Amino acid sequence: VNEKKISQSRADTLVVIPTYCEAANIAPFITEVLGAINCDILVVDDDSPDGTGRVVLDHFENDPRVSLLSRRGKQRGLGPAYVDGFTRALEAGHPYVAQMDADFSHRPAELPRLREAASRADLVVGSRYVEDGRAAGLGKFRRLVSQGGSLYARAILGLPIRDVTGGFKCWRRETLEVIEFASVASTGFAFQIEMNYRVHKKGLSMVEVPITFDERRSGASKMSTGIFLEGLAAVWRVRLGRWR
Ligand SMILES: Nc1nc2c(ncn2[C@@H]2O[C@H](COP(=O)(O)OP(=O)(O)O)[C@@H](O)[C@H]2O)c(=O)[nH]1
Ligand SMILES: [Mg+2]
Repeated sequence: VNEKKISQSRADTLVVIPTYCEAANIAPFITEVLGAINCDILVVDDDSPDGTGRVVLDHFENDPRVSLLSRRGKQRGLGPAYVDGFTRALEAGHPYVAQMDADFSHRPAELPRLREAASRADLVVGSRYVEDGRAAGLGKFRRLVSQGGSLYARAILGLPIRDVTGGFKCWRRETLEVIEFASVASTGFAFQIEMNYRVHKKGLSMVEVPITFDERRSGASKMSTGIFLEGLAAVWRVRLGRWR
């Protein structure tokens, strides 16, 4: 898979979409995002064996709004993928950088609301656990883990938000510029917790916007026991670390 160079910033918003084995979701998902908001898109793929990167090129190679960052031969993981994606996002110059999952759990139709809120907050967090937010796509167990995890991390880290692990967000570029995200070490969903903590510690403002989290449309979750345990441990590592 050839890497397509990121286009010079056209829209004011770049949507970063991490993918690992999302071949069946990614093309319709990108189409839906492009239809929902005026934006550019950066897919950050970890050389998915199911050919996700190939699908992106096949469908969007000639669309200047869509770029692919193919992380070949690098250590897999959501965190490192985001670090590379956000680095590229800042280089591309967009004033707003959104992030969302490729599996249709996050609704493209809700993106404009997040982007809108980013004009009055340093970070906008799409939230399942505020009034009008929904976690319909989480099974009973996943919901317990997710909601319990949010309470746990919120209590230990003093975060002012209720959904600390979600991956549907909109950043102001200035926020990404000051939190030194390249040193964020978590590889799984703990990456989201760690990013939120840094924003909070910098004294920057975070607002939660209610979202509905749907079931993934196709393929399988990459959530694992290892990623879950990393999340539990990361909360303490972050709490006791340099970013106190
Ligand atoms: N680049 C990259 N993306 C990943 C990795 N793990 C998960 N993702 C993507 O991150 C998003 C959320 O992952 P998912 O497996 O749906 O987690 P869940 O929603 O918590 O079950 C999806 O778009 C995945 O394809 C990874 O190691 N590398
Ligand atoms: Mg998912």
